[in-house]
Amino acid sequence: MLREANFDGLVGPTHNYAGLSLGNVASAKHAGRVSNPRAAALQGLAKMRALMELGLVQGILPPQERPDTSTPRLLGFAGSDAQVIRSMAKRSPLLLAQVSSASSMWSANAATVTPSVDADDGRVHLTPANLKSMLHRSIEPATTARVLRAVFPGSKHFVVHEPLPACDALGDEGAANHTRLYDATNPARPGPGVHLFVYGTHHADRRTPRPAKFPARQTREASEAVARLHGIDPERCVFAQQNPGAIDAGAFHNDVVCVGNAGVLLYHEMAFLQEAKVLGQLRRLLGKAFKPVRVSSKDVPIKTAVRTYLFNSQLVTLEGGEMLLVAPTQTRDNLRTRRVVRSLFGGDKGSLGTHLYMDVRESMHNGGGPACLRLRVPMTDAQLAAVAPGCICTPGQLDKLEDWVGRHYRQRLVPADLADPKLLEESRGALAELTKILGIGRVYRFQGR
Ligand code: SUG
Repeated sequence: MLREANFDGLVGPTHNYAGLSLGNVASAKHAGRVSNPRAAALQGLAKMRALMELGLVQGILPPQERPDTSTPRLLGFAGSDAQVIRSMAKRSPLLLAQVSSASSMWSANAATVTPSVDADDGRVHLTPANLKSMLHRSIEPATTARVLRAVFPGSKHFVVHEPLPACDALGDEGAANHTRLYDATNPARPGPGVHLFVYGTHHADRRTPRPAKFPARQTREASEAVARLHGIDPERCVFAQQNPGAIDAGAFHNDVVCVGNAGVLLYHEMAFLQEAKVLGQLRRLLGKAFKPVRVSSKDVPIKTAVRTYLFNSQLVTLEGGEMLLVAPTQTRDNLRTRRVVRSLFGGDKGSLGTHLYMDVRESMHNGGGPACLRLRVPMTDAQLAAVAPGCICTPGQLDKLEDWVGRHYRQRLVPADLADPKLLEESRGALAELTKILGIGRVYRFQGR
C-alpha cells in the first residue's frame, strides 16, 4: 500500500518580487512590489500544518542558499562574497535578482517522482528538474539533487538521478507537468499508476504548434527521458501536448490548468492540444476508474483560471477515502471559481469531495499556488520510515520552524534590498540553523560542501 506524502518547499529568507519569469502573469504583475518573506514562510508552514492535521503525511524541503554567489563568479564577478554582491548590484541588478530568487519554494518543479510500484526496479525514482528555461531557476538543480539525496537517503529504497542535460531539446520542469493517476475503486488493492506527461513542445518535431508569445518550458523529449530513466512501463505512459493557447494565456506549467488524483482528472477545456485523444488514452488504461472533470471556458475563462489558480489546487485523498481540494483563497474570492469549487467539492452527496481554502498569497504573487508548493511522493511504510525524520512534519517540528522563521526572516523586502550583503549573512545564519533542525547534515556550499 502506498501513502502519498507531500513535500512542501520552505520559503527562503530572500523571497521577493523581481518579475523574472516570462510567461508567468503573476510574476510580471508583481515585479518590484514589496514582499514579506516572513509572512510567505508562515503561510507555507500554515498550509503544511493544515494538511498534517487532516492526517496526511506532510514533508518539508529546505530552501536553497540565496543570494547564490557561485553563479556570478562563473560570469566574471570576483572578490569576496560581499564584493560580488555589491558589484552585481551596480553592473547587473538583473543577475543579482536572479541569483537571489527564493524560487526553490515551488517544489512541484524540484523533480519528477515515480513510486516504486511503477518502477521496474521497485525503488522510488526522483529526477531533479533541470529548469533550464529561466536563469534564476536553472541554478537550482545541483543543490536540489543534494537536498533530495539527504532527504531520501540510501539506494535501497530511493534513486535520485542526475538532472537531464540542460539544453533546448531537454527542458524539464518536473512534477508540475506530470500527473499519476490510478484506479482507487478498490482501496485495498489500488491499481498501478498511469502516467500523464504533459509537454509544451516536441523539440525535434518542427510541425507541432508552438506558443506565439511565451516559452514552452517542457519538451516531449525530456518527459520521455524521465519515464525511461524511472523504468516506467511505456504502455502505461501518456504523452500529451499542452495547448499552446494555454501557455500564451499564462499556463507556463500544466499544473496551472490541470490537477489529478486517483482516477480524477480536473482540467480546463484549454489544457490539452488534443483533448479527445488524451482522454481516450487515459480511459483505455484506467477503464471505469477514470473520472475526467472538464471545466469549460464558458464557466471559467482561461484568464480567470490563470488569475485564480483554480487548477493549482492540491487534490488529495483523506484517510477515510474522501477527496479534498486545497484551493488558494483567490479561488474563493472569484464568483465563477467559487461556484465551481462549491459544485464539485461542496461535500454534498454526489460531489467529488470537500474543499479547504488556504492563503498562500505571497507565493501566489509570484505565480505559485498550493500545488506548486508541493512535491508528491507516494511511498510504502518502509520507504517512509527511511526518509530523513526531521523532514516529516510533526506539531513540534512545525512549532520549531515557525519560531525559526520569526527569528531570522525580514518582514519587508524590495529588489533594491538584495544589494545589501547583510541579507546573505542573515540567510546563511538561518540556513545553518535549519539544517540542524531538519537533521539533514551539510547540504549547502557555504557549509563547506
Ligand atoms: O517558475 N515563479 C515560478 C513559479 C513556479 C510555479 N510552479 C508551478 N506552476 N508548479 C516560475 O515561474 C517568479 C520569481 C520572480 O519573478 O521573482 C518565479 O520564478
